[in-house]
Amino acid sequence: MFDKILIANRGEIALRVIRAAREMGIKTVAVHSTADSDAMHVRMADESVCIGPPPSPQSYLSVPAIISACEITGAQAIHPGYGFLSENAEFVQIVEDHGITFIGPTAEHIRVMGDKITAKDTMKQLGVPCVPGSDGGVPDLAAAKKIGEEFGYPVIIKATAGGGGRGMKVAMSADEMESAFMTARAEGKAAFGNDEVYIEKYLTTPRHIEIQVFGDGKGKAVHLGERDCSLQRRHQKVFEEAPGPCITPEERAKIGKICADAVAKINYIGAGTIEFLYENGEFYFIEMNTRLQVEHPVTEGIFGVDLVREQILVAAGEDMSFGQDDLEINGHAIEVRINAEKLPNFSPCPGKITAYHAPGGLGVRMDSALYDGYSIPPYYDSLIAKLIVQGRDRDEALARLERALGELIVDGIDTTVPLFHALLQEPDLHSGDYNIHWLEHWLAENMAE
Ligand code: MV4
Repeated sequence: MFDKILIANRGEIALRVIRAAREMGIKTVAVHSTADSDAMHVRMADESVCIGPPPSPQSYLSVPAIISACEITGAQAIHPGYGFLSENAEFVQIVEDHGITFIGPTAEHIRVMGDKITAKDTMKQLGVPCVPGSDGGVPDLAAAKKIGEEFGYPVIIKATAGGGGRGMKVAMSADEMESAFMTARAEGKAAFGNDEVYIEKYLTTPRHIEIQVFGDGKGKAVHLGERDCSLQRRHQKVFEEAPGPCITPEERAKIGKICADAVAKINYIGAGTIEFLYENGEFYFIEMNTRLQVEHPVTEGIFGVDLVREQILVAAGEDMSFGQDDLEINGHAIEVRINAEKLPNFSPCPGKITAYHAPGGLGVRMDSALYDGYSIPPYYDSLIAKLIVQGRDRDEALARLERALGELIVDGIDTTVPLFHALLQEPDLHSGDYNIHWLEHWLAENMAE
């Protein structure tokens, strides 16, 4: 096992990794920008190294600075958290070339899943159900129109290098194809330097259901059920829950086994998420994320496992601590993402926290790097806390969420907390009857400026 690991991240996820490492008796190295000298992850780690000025490209994304910090401190492995360098195959390659272990999948797995056409192709070969559409890339407008006729409108044109909603255009009918195709291409080129696109049948009212998988890199893999992350705003998740309110145990077992078998077959190592659209009882693969996700705590809650601990175990060449048969769902967990943002526009709202009190009690987990007197810097993501609640069932979890939100105090800045108080008044939220468009519609009706 490692003696010391470096965490190439900040905020709550850096704390999350430090906590797992500490329980395993592993020393931790925090890296930070000059804007984060007073950050909680720096205080909580055993050691810290300043790696550059505030802008991420010169600090949290600076590969030479991070490798140097590893060499100076003698850290044997790097945990990337999420975002930043977590899905950067070149980074992983450089880390390994320096004799340092990357706590995560291989550069090759990251590369394959980072290109959406290759990812879909791979998953299709592995028996994972995909959205009907073009077989690989679509070279020109004529080919695009042919696909539109073949599968029927509406269709969606997606940049292969895209993801998170960028480089994506819907064509409702043949006459919209030219503009949608050209725009998706241009966006792919501009944002990712890659103009290759593919086309799928557009599903109009799906839910976003993602399956958590975990592999040991030696041909063994398990699934940890699904999370429903349909409540999103501009492709940013807002509210996530596990299990999915509309997924039956039979559906879970079936799609879970398909996913676990698929990643076992490619010797996948570590945590991964296979994203699906779910409509009319069918799952359709869209993307795979080769990282620990922001919303992993809801899965940890209902299965009672520490996913970061398992990531570190398998990265060190050890076995996972559990198998598929050890996994059983216990209750229902919900996470809400609390952002330093001002409603109704969700405009970033950095600043000094003048009072802070975290909720507690049975079934409440607060993952946050906030403290009283902390100044949220303006340079990074606006996520300041994840409130995760768990109950014996969904209703109990929702009641607990409302209770915990009531205990929370974050003064001095605006946050998205009022959004959750308002959402908890909605019958659709209590019935679980929502899809990927529900929140945008609700916001348009309830948060008009
Ligand atoms: C789709 C889709 C409908 N049909 N693909 C959005 C981000 C990217 N991960 C995939 N996305 C979508 N792909 C087909 N064939 C609708 C979306 C989509 C979406 C998906 C998940 C969660 C929120 C969403 C919001 C708008 C569109």
